[in-house]
Amino acid sequence: MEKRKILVTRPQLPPLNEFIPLLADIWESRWLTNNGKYHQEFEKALAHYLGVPYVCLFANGTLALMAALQCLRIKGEVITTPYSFVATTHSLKWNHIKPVFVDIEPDYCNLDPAKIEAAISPQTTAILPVHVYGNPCAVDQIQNLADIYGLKVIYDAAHAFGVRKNGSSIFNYGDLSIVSFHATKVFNTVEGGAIICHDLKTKKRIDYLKNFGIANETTVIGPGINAKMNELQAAYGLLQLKYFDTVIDARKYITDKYKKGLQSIAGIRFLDVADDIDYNYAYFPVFIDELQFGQSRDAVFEELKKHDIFARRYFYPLISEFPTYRSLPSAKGLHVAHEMSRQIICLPLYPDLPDEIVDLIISIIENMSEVSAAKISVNVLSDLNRNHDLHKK
Ligand code: T4K
Repeated sequence: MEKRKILVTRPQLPPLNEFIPLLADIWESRWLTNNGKYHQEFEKALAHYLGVPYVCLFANGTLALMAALQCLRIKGEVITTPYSFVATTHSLKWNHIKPVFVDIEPDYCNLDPAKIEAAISPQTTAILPVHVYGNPCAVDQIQNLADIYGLKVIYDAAHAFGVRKNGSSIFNYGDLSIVSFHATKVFNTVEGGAIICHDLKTKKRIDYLKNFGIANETTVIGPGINAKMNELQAAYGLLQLKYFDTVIDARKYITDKYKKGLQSIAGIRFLDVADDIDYNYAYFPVFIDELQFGQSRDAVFEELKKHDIFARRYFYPLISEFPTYRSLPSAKGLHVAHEMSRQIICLPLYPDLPDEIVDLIISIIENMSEVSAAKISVNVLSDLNRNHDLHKK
């Protein structure tokens, strides 16, 4: 049998035997999409599980982002982060909005609240921060700035499903939050996503927007798009929700194991979970300081590949380095983002990742660090000998 490659993630699926009766029901009903019964049930179940007022399901997170910007009629310039997946900035571009990049802070790689104010111009209408890896942004500071300058805040919370701050969903912050249910996410509906909003009026507007702008049989309120989730995905999502708590427990177990194994290696840093946060263990990002570790992040990436382990460099390159964005004035500088992007490697993390693979990954990194330490001591020794010889002369 061919040896299985270890990828950065492996989607969690609900038990097939539980999905089949739901499929049979959908087959029988011939109701496949357009706000069917599973769609309605899934929206309610998500709102209840997450503790949020309203959920609007979407076909994917990118369309949810694009619709969120349309919903709030965002125009002009929007402040955002270069350290994210391209969809964040692309959603602005598709809405003819100019992205203005602001650097990130090094603790969680989120937008640095201390650097936002200097980027606000008369054209700024909103802030689009990302809760990178599911770690919440400085939500209070961001809201404070938004209130002072009259800006909207839309959180790209693609990674943050299930994350809570002081016991409340992180989706309750800002004007809107969007989340992704893509196959690679901590909670998946194959493809999918949602906008979380705070009032029924906004929910109605979003629901029109994702269904061509149709309000009723004879009224189209504006140029909406088709961004609906279908019944198969909604039914699948309902099952996923049943198992989500066990998924989090399994992810936490692996994260703790990685941390224990890697914590004493010089030049390896991982992100701490803040005290007021219930985390979702969406990714296991590790930052490799080349000077201290003795080898580069890319050396670790390549070494893991030799063992059929495919980590990912989320987020390298920065969005601001792509051709579409690199000529923007705000693409210059961004020193922290560049440094983090140079150091980052996300190690494989998914619920059924075997213990022995985690041990193998730890030992590969450990060995690399020992090899570099040995090289350093050989160099130090030869330097000492050389100095000694010079003195003798
Ligand atoms: N905002 C942020 C901050 C985001 O991170 C994302 C998506 C979005 C917005 C947009 O949300 P969506 O429109 O996608 O709902 C992946 C995902 O495709 C993307 O959803 C995600 N962010 C991004 C961070 O990661 P790639 O290009 O790395 O995907 P890919 O195909 O290389 O897959 C990653 C790994 O997962 C591979 O090792 C293979 C494995 N995999 C993948 C799929 C699709 C599987 O094992 N099974 C699968 O079915 O972007």
